[in-house]
Amino acid sequence: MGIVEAREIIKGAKTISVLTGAGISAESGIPTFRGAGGLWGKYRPEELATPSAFARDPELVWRWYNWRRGIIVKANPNPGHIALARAEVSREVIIITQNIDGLHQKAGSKRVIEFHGSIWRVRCIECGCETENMEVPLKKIECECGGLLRPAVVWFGEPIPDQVLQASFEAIGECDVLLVVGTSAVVQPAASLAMLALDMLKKVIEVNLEATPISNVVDISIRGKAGEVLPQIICG
Ligand code: BJW
Ligand code: ZN
Repeated sequence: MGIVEAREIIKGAKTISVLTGAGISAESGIPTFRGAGGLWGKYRPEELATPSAFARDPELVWRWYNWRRGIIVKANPNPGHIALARAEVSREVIIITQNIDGLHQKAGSKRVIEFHGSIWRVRCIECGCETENMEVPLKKIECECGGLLRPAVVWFGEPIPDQVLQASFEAIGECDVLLVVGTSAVVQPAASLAMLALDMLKKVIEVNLEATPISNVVDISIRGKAGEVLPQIICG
């Protein structure tokens, strides 16, 4: 299964970078996007996670995000998040998460790059001002300037902010090992970070319940639950 080899590689690493996806939060009760029970099963992504969907029906998009806020606000980090936070005690750990749920920070991880933004921030589509907002549900969707507030997340067709992309490239450049956990590795440019790490001759270890498009190219691919595998491969 690769557990023993993965543990050895991680033991010898000074800096670990970690790319996480929805799968790491599944055991905290947050639905994933794709696969059985995934969010895309019930909703069409192009109806909800695009700027044009928001322009067409902001109320519908906000209903979806308010529903997700309600789930996320009650969720707690699971042993997968906690193992990654504990790993910081004895080495450098940089987390690049595609998740917008804030659970890595809640687990205590200090260096977290929110690649697709955060569900707990809102941004005005007119004046661009961005603020933290923890209401469940959001009380009003208008900004003081009269513009509409949207979730400060990255939708399909939108670019990853430059500084986020730069910080992620640096995290790949700095690391000895990249862990890729609970992502279907189909959404770009996040998925290409794993390929970048391989190009830079970094060790890449994948942890996922299922095979993904990168399973055959990474150094070690472990099939299992993040909450069970991570505590076994990250010791001390
Ligand atoms: C477990 C587990 C357990 C379960 N333990 N594992 C054709 C080719 C290439 C690219 C494109 C293309 N056509 C269009 C594009 C671009 C597009 C894209 O990639 N599309 C693909 C789908 C084809 N990308 C974009 O549009 C991006 N922007 C962009 O390209 O900009 C270009 C540009 C440049 C300059 C100017 C303008 C534009 C933006 C992508 C944004 C994605 N946004 C979302 C929503 C975020 C906000 C929100 O949450 O509401 O991000 S979509 C959704 O997918 C979300 C996720 O972060 C992302 C990735 O999903 P993730 O995390 O991998 O989850 P799942 O559900 O897919 O997988 C879960 C995995 O966990 C599974 O593998 C399970 O097996 C596993 N698992 N339980 C371990 N317990
Ligand atoms: Zn405004």
